Amino acid sequence: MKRRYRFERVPPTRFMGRIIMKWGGGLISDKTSLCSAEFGRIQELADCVKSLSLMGHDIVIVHGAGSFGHIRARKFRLNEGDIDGLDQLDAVDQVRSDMDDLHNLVIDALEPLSITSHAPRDFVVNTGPNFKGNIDRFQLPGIHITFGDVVDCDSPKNFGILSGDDLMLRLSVELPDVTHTIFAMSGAPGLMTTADENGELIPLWDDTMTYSGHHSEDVDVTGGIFLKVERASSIAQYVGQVWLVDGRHPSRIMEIVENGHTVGTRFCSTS
Ligand code: IP8
Repeated sequence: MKRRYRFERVPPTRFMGRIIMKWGGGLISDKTSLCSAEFGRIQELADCVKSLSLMGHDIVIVHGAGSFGHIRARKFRLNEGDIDGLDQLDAVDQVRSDMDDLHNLVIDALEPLSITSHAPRDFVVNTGPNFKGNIDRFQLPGIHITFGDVVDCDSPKNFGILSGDDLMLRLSVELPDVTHTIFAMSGAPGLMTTADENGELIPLWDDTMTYSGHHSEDVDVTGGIFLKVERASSIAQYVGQVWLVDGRHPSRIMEIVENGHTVGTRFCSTS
């Protein structure tokens, strides 16, 4: 009688929890040059998501805008909403189309994963953490992806900029089974004691502590590092593992999920 051996590895079917991840706009694009993507970094982050997905995690990726959003949004003051006497509607369309270009690059890098994409302009009204929009659509098992966007707002504002950091808060707090929320940024290993070269990494942070950061207000139309810290700190009251890491080293994301520690800043609950 012929004996049958099973050599192939059975893919994990056990659900390992949901990871919410932000890919900062400054990480996946060159913020100083209009619509210029950092292809290598996008691919490395996508490969990391593929590994996490193989391990059995559901994942929501939120990507920032970088030079595909902030430069033109700042020029046409889209974050301030509809301004009397200023022709902004072409810029609204252009920024949305530029964001689609960046989004498509991210989707291409994630192939062959099957992903579900959600453009905020299709389901969100208003900006900030209390935006109106049903996020149940992110509950289906698998990989979901969304991004900071130009969204419609109630009159008289009519439109505005929804930051990916506000999506991070709502997704992390409202979706079930979120085990990790990870902000992958560039420029520093995490939160630093000072913004200059003498700054030291703060490995564990809670909102009673100080830190130093730099926000390029002349470029960013959303809150930069300060908004991220505020949102991460709120999320840490609900989610066990909340981190800010240098996304130029995706292995650090893997270390968080596999070992529970890495080089980066972990946000602690204060309650
Ligand atoms: O980079 C901003 O999203 P963020 C979105 O996640 C636009 O804050 C279009 C500037």
